[in-house]
Amino acid sequence: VEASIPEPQREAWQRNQVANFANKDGFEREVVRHVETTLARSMFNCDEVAAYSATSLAFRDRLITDWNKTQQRQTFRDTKRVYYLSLEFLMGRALDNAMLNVGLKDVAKDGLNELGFRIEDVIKQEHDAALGNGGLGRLAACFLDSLASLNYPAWGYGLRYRYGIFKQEIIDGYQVEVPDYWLDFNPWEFPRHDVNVDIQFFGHVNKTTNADGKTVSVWEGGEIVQAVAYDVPIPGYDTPTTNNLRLWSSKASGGEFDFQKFNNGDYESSVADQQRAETISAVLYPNDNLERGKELRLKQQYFWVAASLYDIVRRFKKSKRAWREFPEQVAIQLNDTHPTLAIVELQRILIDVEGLEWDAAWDIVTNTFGYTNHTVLPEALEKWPVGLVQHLLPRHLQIIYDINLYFLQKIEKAFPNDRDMLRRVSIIEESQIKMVRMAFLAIVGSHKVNGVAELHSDLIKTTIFKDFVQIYGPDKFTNVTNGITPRRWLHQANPRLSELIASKCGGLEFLKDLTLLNKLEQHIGDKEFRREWAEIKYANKVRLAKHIKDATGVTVNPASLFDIQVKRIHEYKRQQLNIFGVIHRYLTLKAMKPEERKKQLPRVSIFGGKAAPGYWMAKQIIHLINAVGAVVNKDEDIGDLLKVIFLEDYNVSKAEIICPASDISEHISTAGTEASGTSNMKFVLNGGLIIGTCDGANIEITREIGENNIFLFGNLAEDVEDLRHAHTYGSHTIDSDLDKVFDEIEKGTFGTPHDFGAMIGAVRNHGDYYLVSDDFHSYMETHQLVDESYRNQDEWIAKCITSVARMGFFTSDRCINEYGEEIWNVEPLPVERN
Ligand code: 8GP
Repeated sequence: VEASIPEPQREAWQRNQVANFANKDGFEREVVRHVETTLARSMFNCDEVAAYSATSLAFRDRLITDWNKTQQRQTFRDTKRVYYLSLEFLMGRALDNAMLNVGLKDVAKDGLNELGFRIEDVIKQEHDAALGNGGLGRLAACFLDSLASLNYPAWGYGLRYRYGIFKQEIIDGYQVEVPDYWLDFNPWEFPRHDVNVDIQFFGHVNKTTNADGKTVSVWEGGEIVQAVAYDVPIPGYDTPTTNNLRLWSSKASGGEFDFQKFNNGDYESSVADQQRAETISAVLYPNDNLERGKELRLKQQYFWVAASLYDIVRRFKKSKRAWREFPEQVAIQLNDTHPTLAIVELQRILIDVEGLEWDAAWDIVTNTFGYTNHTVLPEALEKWPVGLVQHLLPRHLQIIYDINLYFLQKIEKAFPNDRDMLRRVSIIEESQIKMVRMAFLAIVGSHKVNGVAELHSDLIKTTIFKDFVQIYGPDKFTNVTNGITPRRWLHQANPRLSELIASKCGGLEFLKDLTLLNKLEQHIGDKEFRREWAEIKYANKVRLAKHIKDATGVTVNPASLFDIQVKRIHEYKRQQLNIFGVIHRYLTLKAMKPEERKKQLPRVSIFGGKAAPGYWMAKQIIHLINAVGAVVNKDEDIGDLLKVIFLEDYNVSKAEIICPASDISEHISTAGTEASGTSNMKFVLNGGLIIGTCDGANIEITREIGENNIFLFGNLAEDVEDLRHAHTYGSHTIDSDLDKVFDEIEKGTFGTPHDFGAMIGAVRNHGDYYLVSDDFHSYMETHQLVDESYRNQDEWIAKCITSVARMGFFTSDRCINEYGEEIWNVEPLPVERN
């Protein structure tokens, strides 16, 4: 039922419009009001947490009035909307970002100061919203920032996990996982108890004949779980556009309890039902680049997809347009294969509920969806057992079979002599346990498929999706190289550098048009500018050094070269290569005479990242890093020349401290394995150089900033297959320096050698799948070059400035415009600030 106010009474509403605060006094009034009324506290009982809460509420109120207007404007103009479906949104903290995006951080700073608080301390009270694992989830968050900043009519849809990614503790050098209960107080979400959808699971399908004599399928029985919407406002930078991120939370359908059971005295089982329903959105699966076919995960996927599609279809139906106009009004982007069931669900709604013919419906479906692939790693490609899908979603399995049947019929016609093709591309894998191949379903049900960096997009076309390029032609496949939002990753994380850049690039405009950074190149010769640049880097290193001291107790010298690798721990990302290199450096230093040692460049090797709780080898890598740190950091021969740090619980807010403080950062995946990487972009944008392989976006970064400004090493993607083959079938000799490193570990220098046997064995005896030994020499040589290069600080700084000046391409704004033009066919809806 529509509930709008009749025309004659609207004047009273307009007269009483909520006024947004715009200055210090207004801000202070709002804070005090929230402390007193919303939080029911007073100035005699107001700590930093309360100050944070009240400040957030003051800003949330502001955002929500903009949010309302944005939604009204978009509905009124009835333009095409984008829906970004992602099982992960790694948002980090919201307050600082909101203050900067609406341009009132200074106001808040002064206001908080007058009220007795330091803004930095207040910001720190916020718990990260950590609803993601790593790159894929953070990309979704950067995209939301860009969509709003560029005024696109866009919504994100995700799950409101009660527990985000676990908190990592390091105990005796080992990772220990602790649950992250983050919802205690979250001022950034609006529960919408009136926006809820019943989601069906299990049951069976009946065929009946409808009034027109047509056979229709009816999905009956099973159980119902309710999806409740929680909305999170997403403010654009320097624009009133405030978009919506809608997160679904699960609860038992029909209220708190099953009253029937309750009345029958079966209290316990009625509570159990409720808990079972709530389990669906309880926890984020902590795997990055790995799929483990758990039933609850599939339940999560369908729950979220069905609720989102119900919502999208409901909104479309309000416009009273014909169904064929659906793809002109709606673009849905699938962030990896996790939301692939949306394709099946939309087809189901159109044929079973709305009564469209199959072909007409399928046309609508395929024109609506786009699919982004984020990995070529086989262990990460989603497949679900047919039996499980049948059990959980019986009607959907039928539709999947039909989609596959029509698809294979076309293939048979087009490739009559290629029987094996049918087997290869079938959505159903005919293995011992039959599987639904989600990536293939996503390709068949979408009009565009994209990879996330040039090399990656080429690789998917020549490897995992090769047959589909033959089938559909190359135009269905495209590339959108990833990007990052410069608002959070420069302006917020590194305010002093942002300010210095602004002073040379004509103000803060560069945050909206990152190509303006190129103006920096004119100033490279300016000595004073270079001095300020270096000074800011040093200050950021001091800030990180302080964090290291607080977190680990180890003192590091900020004048050392800071060498950083932070990302999820994974064998393909090769933190093991890094730590083996560190050991080699340590052994080299130890072997030197004291006079020679004194000439060496001091270095701090910093690691951070979580291992999936079930990924044993990744956990061993963390253990080795800590074991090496424990020995090296207290070795008096070495002192400041080498420190090895593992920073616990790497997350978005820590990344904001870490990225601005690097001299060199490591992006050293085996060539062809890292789809893009995005921390490489964050580090360079913050004036650090990188050492890396020719992989993912490193290649495009090199093209943009110039090969003199990056330290590349290692084998190329095109050689990987042959090398692996040679390891297995030829003789496999290990690099001699690496062998010495292994010997040292086996001597027990870093604790019980047995603990690291598997890591060494993987290289020595099990084919060295990730090419650690093949790349070791080149890696160490390149680190030598880094050291030499760093000694010439003047040149080093010039390289850093040149690199930043040429990073304009890597803004997520560019990505969103590319998606908008080439995949979604949507346009921004610009607004004037009132
Ligand atoms: C990641 C890629 O590993 C990373 O290179 C890229 O920058 C990021 O996505 C954003 O595009 N991929 C995944 O996290 C991933 O594929 N995860 C699950 C789907 C398996």
